Amino acid sequence: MAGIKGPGEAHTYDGSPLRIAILHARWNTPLISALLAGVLKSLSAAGVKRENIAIQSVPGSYELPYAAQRMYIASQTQAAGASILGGGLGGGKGIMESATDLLGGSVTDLAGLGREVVGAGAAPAVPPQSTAEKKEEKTEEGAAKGLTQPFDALIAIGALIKGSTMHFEYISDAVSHGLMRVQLDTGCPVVFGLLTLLTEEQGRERAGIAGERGDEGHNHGEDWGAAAVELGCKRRGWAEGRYVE
Ligand code: DLZ
Repeated sequence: MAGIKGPGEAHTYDGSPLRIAILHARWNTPLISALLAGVLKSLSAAGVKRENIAIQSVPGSYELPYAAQRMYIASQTQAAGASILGGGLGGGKGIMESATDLLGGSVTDLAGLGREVVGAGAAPAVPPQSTAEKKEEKTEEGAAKGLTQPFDALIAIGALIKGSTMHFEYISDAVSHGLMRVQLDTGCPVVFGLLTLLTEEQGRERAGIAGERGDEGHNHGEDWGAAAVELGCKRRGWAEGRYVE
């Protein structure tokens, strides 16, 4: 008999207008790589554009709340800069084009960071981009458009594995409370992508890489990507006094 646990019936949301940040720890990289791939898979399935996804890594899970808060503020700064350049400087074509180039470069850098780090010592979660793809990303109109709005949602990914001291309990507690605080303080949803594990095997099962062939279990990253899209869409609705279901 099937169990009752799980996120319930999947709803469909259009992620194409959304801008999303993914922050991930580098500790326990094989788990993180798989979870990040799961997140990217579900964001892509919901229509979120690759150029509207920023990826940033931090050393460990303890750094996630601070990084989430700073990343959100960075996206507000980018959006404010884009709106000043777009509306306040007379709209000269030359100015607009330089602004687009400048800001587009910043998104590419953030995304590249995640690719490099997660790829080290493990199968790359994100395939490396060709030069042509990179150029397209930089010049595409969508890349500049994405930066005109702050992130609609953030996803914080980490994997804590219990050791023989109280370290695990302190970090789990601090990160859980920290991420909750960031979302309530900023008003931007922060998806809780933190696995708090008693064993490595529990982690492999929750990253979908358990078993002899490494393809068993359920990748929770897919659920986290879907949660970010749903909350991003609902948040936009709430901001306009609508309830998106
Ligand atoms: C130090 C540490 C330990 C022992 N274990 C983990 C872990 O299982 N998962 C994780 O994400 N991070 C771990 N860290 C690193 C801390 O989160 C943090 O990066 C350091 O204490 C520096 O602040």
